[in-house]
Amino acid sequence: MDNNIQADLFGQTIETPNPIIKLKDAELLYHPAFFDKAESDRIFKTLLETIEWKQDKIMMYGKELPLPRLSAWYGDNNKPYTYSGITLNPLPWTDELLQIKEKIEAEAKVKFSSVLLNRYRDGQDYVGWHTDAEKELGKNPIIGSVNFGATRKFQLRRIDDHKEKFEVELKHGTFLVMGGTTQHFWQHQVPKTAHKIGERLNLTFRVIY
Ligand SMILES: O=C(O)CCC(=O)C(=O)O
Repeated sequence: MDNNIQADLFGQTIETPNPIIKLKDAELLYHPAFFDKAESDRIFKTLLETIEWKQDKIMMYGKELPLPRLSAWYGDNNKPYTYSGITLNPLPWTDELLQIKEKIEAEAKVKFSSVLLNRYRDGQDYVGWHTDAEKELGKNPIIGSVNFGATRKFQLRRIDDHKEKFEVELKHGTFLVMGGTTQHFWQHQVPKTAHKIGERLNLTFRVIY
């Protein structure tokens, strides 16, 4: 399959060969319809019902603030993970999560050991600019990102030049892999949107060392 990805480069529409997104100092693979509609609908519903969603709090400027989204952490035993100043101990894998994990592992040729789930309840939930560069993720973190529900923009910007940006719309059933030196050179975010949209679930599978 050639040239079947359309990605917006802030205004311009560009096409790249499937599944590679060409971005300097990054390794990005994008699978636009990795899960078909029926499978995506079923997984979306099951995850909404079975995951132990909660709203974590982070310390910022000496104040405890709720994160602007719900989240949950699942994975192999005894591998705690710290992000945004919160240390999380994973819950045991559910059958649904294991099935998703096996399917993406076969494609990405990586064994993931944990997953951070984010639930964006509406367009006001978001995640700000950051990298996934915690030391537990190793030198060149590999992140497998799976998406269900409402479409949201996923934006990247270079750490050393914020004007250099890239974005891709992550729709129901998509799978994006970030690897190589991506986390050393690029930050990412899912911004707020004023559009009336429904819920979105994002699962970032990770390898914790
Ligand atoms: O929701 C997304 O697509 C991104 C989530 C994210 O950046 C993260 O979990 O670190």
